[in-house]
Amino acid sequence: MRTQVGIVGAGPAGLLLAHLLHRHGIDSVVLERRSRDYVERRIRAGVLEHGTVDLLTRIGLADRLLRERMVHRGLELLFDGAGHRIDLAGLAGRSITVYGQHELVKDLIAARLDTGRPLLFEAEATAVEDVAGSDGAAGTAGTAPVIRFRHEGRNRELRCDLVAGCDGAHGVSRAAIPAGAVTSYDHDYPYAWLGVLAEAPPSSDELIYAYHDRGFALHSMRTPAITRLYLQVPPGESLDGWPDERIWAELRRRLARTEGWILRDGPLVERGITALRSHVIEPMRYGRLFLAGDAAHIVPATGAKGLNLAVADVTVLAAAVAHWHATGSVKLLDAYSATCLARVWRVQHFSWWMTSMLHRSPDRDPFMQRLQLSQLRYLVSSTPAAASFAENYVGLPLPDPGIL
Ligand code: FAS
Ligand code: PHB
Repeated sequence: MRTQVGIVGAGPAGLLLAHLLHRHGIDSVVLERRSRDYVERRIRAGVLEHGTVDLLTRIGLADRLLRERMVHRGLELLFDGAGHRIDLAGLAGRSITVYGQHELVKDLIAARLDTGRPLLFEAEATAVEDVAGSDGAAGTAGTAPVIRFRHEGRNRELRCDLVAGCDGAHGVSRAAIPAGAVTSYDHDYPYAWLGVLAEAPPSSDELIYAYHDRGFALHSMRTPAITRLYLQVPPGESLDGWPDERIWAELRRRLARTEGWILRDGPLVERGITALRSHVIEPMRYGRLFLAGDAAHIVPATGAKGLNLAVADVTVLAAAVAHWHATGSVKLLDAYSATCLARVWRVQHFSWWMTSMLHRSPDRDPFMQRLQLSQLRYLVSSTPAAASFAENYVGLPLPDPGIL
């Protein structure tokens, strides 16, 4: 097979990139190792930044999203047994959207199939080769890269001008970069999240982030009938120790408040434990291989940024490829990594700061607890502090590449 851009991974990054390239008449092939059914059912993120929704609307991919989404103009911070609302729309002039990542992936897959361009499911990329341009790591000259993949029981290869590694935290594209050519920045947090999906109407109209002596808790949602809830648990915790009634009991404790509040419960239809970690590799490009989304960086979910950062990356990448395609200039391709990393580190800082403020450290250091409470009290009593929080939470404006 031959194409212009070989895209590994049909997550939000790969599928959105494919669509942005299609709008510029640029060929691509998307390879996804899982089945369509699997990726359309995989429960992950649920909060979309303002800029993400704005972009999807501008490129005509938001019809169902705009119909079915929940718009939140604020959120609540709960600590010391009392809730404090942060007026996101009032402070930052923008709101957030609650719409399941798997719903967005369904929309992006449908849009891809409508274009008639290739999207291969159960097509696992096994290797990415020849990505180093003949003019070195930063080059685009020389032999065309090849993606080796397995599909319908056969080993196949895809030759392309550029490779977009959108294969997430455990993909193969990263392995195509010689170890010495990148630097990895890592920070692991001494806690994880137990996440559940409950067939219960949300118990509040907005998200609740709870700081509690027993650990963090989050009340989120997907629809008026589905609640999404998270509990801080020790890293490496197993679900075996968490029967449903224990999960509900712990959620009630951590989300309790002095003036009384009912947490509505219901059957749990999905549960999982996710580690919290921060990870960035620099640069995000090696020759003709461009990494985007979780393939290049991971943020702890506390800031609800992972999906939105993947969208920001491919917005920059699509514009750079379109510019190269239209003019032959590699200027924007060469600027890709630096452009994305500026936003990546801003978002990493915000996600680390929010995670550190809201989670109880296992060593239960009383000094740190006092600092956390001081930070929370300042945040809900200082308009400038709340405005800074709101600006980062709703999402800084997407880099406007000018050619979408
Ligand atoms: P993705 O991981 O979404 O997509 C990569 C795709 O590549 C996958 O479909 C994978 O199957 C495919 N792939 C991998 N290797 C391949 C190969 N060799 N060949 C072909 N295909 C291959 N963010 C939040 O904001 N809130 C949350 O609650 C939240 N929960 C999360 C829970 C989990 C378990 C994880 C892992 C992430 C969660 N995130 C959450 C972050 C999440 O939203 C990611 O940031 C987002 O999925 C990133 O999108 P992509 O970069 O497209 O990667
Ligand atoms: C979610 O709904 O999955 C969600 C919401 C907010 C977060 C993280 C996850 O900070």
